[in-house]
Amino acid sequence: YHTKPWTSMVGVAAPPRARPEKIQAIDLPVVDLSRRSEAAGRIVAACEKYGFFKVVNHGVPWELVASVEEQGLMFFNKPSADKLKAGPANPYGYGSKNIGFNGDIGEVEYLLLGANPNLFDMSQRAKSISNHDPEKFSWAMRAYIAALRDVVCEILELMAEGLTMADGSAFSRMIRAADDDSVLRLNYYPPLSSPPIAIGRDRRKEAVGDSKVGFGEHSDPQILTVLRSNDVDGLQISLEDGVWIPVPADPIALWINAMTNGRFLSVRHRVLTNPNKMRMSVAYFAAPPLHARIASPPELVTPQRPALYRPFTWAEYKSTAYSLQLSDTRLNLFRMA
Ligand code: GA4
Repeated sequence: YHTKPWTSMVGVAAPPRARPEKIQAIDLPVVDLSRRSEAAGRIVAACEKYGFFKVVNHGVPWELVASVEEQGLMFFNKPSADKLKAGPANPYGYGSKNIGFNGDIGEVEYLLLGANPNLFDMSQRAKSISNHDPEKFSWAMRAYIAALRDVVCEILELMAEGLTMADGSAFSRMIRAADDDSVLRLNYYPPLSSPPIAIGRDRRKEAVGDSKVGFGEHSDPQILTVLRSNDVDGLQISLEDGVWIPVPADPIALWINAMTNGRFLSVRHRVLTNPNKMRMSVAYFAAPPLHARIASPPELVTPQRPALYRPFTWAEYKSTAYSLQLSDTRLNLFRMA
């Protein structure tokens, strides 16, 4: 089958699908971070072909993962009147069903938290999130964020190595910056309690088989995302329009984008609710500082592969993303003339 790199994802939102959706199971790439000699090559290969891979032996202590899951569940299990006190998510806080600011809807509840301790006061925020032990909540989130940031930087450095970039920390520096714009997101997908019904003509809001769309199809705007979920399936990626590849639930997976001048894939993905079980996931979105200039690394711009996009700041790109709908493609607005 054919993969769809960022470069070919330009254009307006896809027209309504004419053929039925196909679900196709395949084995997705796995990168073992403890096998240093092969990790860089495997990451580059995975990013080129899938924009998505599973990481094992990542070194994030299980206790950290478990305490984030526990704290998340304690929050989502609260009565909704309580949860609403932590909202709305503008940009941080609790949200239910509404995604972004342009009318996207999904069967999901979420907590959006700033992941930069210099810019976001987790302790303060935790007071509206946890009524029994706010300090425990903020400790768990802060420790998890710190651990994930290390994993992200390690992967970004392996990526630079695999791309034979002269500046091996060009990517990771943006995430280690004092003013990085990274975000932590907890998603809660309730089990399906009523028979699936199409809630609109928009295909992104329709039920799919026994499931509903929890998080509609989109690609992530940040540099890299690390996603971890409980053991409930629901995530799917799409390399080809109308064909969905299920991603079996398991520890940690992540995906990539634009600084690579079209070489890597920022894969489209979505989440369906599970008919019987709740799914909870935690996503760490590693983002540069707002003023950071995003441009293809010089090694990736050659006469054969001229620059596809004009340089832009993360602030410019982010505000474009937030002015569009979830499923829209955004990078085409930055294409070279
Ligand atoms: C997708 C990835 C992250 O979850 C997110 C999302 C953001 C939001 O939920 O507010 C966006 C979405 C995400 C992409 C397009 C815009 C922005 C909703 C939306 C319609 C936090 C992000 O950074 O981009």
